[in-house]
Amino acid sequence: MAIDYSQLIPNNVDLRSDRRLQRALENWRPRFLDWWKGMGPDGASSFDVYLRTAVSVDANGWANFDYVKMPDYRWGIFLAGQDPNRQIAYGDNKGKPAWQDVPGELRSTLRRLIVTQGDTEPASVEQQRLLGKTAPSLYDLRNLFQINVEEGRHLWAMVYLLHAYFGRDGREEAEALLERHSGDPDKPRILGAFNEQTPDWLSFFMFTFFTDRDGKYQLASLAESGFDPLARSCRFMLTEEAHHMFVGETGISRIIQRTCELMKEHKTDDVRALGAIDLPTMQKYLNFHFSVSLDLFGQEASTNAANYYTMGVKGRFLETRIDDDHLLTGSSYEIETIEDGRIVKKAVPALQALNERLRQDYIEDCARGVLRWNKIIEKAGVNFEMKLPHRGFDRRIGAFTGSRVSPDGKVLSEAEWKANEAKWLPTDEDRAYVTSLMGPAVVQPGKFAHWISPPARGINADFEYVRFN
Ligand code: BYC
Repeated sequence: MAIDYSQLIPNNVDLRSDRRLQRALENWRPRFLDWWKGMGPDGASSFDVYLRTAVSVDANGWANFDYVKMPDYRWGIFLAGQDPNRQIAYGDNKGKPAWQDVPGELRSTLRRLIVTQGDTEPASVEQQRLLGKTAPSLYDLRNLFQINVEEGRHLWAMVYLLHAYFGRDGREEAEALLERHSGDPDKPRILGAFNEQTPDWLSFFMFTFFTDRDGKYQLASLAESGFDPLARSCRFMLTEEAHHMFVGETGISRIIQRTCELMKEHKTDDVRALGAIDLPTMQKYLNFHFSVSLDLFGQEASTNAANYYTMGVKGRFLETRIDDDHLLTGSSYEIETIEDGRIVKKAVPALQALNERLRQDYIEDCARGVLRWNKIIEKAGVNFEMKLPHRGFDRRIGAFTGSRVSPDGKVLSEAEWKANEAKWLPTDEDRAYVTSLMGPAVVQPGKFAHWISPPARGINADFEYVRFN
């Protein structure tokens, strides 16, 4: 179904045929807009931003680009096309038709997953709220705002499901999504990483590389859900998500590029004296963002994850392309854990290890990005290698919680950890230095802050991506 833009809430779910649902969502809308005004991009309501807006869910040409004031962005409800013959691909319900409604016994499980997913979207907008003030260019400012409006749309995607399929409980959950706030001591966001700060652009690019990539893997797993409206919502969200990770990967690439250029030009490692971000500091930020993002996958051995799979609620990454029985009842999977102060490999039932398996898919994807960053460093003739730390490094969730593990995977005493922590994780001084580089936003088209290179050729860096009014 085409997207209907004549409605207050653009949608391709034939919202006008369900007056009650339409009214409920129209009632939620002003609350969303109030939240956006209070918690969304600070001081940016009157800017004209060159934004992409979804106009179709087709693979070719799904978006339109034009100047939009962010509060006027057409946040809507878009589900990927329906396959009327779709079957559940795994678990006890394998081979049965995908559910078009919520099976009663799965109601609370599905609601919880949808709420958890939905909670991350406004959280990230809150975390990024102040970054516009220090944007390194108009190009970057526009990318930030693009990501922000799309995270807002992803909230809409989950709120639609809550309203349409979960009755009163769903409506209450939709309200609560606007009441919890990132970092709020009384009403925090649900998952750890979404209560951390994103105070500077190095953090922002690391966040969009590492934490948005968790989004990719979680959405891909939910895109395998037997609950078809959730699967279709997530499939369309994934098309938008790709740009967010692109922003992260290329943002870090451009900082590396600039740093390496300065190192070569001035024959020095001390680029801080030259107003750039040194590679060891970038490595520390990487360590931080990677480990908090690893926590987002949950426990290594999780009965929740086993139940989701067995019930057909949440699958594996690219489930239908995996060549096995899609039941996993007889198989095992090796996880790493700590026993007697040592890291050991241990086989656990494959069903329980699904969080870990997804985390492994994610780690491999992150590693490919790090390889591309290292190519830039190598090409510049600089002797430095970025590395992903060990999966046990600085974890707060799962088997490594409470243990001290070095980036290269050695279990440490508290004293050894303390002696090295400042080498591995950003210190207050590192953060203060990075913050000191974040000057007032660079607002002339084609100009870039000193510490970051312009984007690669092929992108029109001179374009007036944002017009201030
Ligand atoms: N922080 O059995 P476990 C995105 C809790 S990002 C706090 O392993 P499960 C985006 C857990 O809830 C993608 N608590 O749990 C990115 C459980 O609580 P209970 C977001 C945590 O359920 C950037 C307990 O620990 N989407 O889209 O298998 C910008 C036991 O754990 C954390 C989703 O996450 C944590 N990190 O796994 C914008 C998908 N981890 O039951 C957007 C939906 C675990 O003891 N969520 N816990 O009360 C899920 O699939 C699952 O809830 C999780 C957790 C994978 C997160």
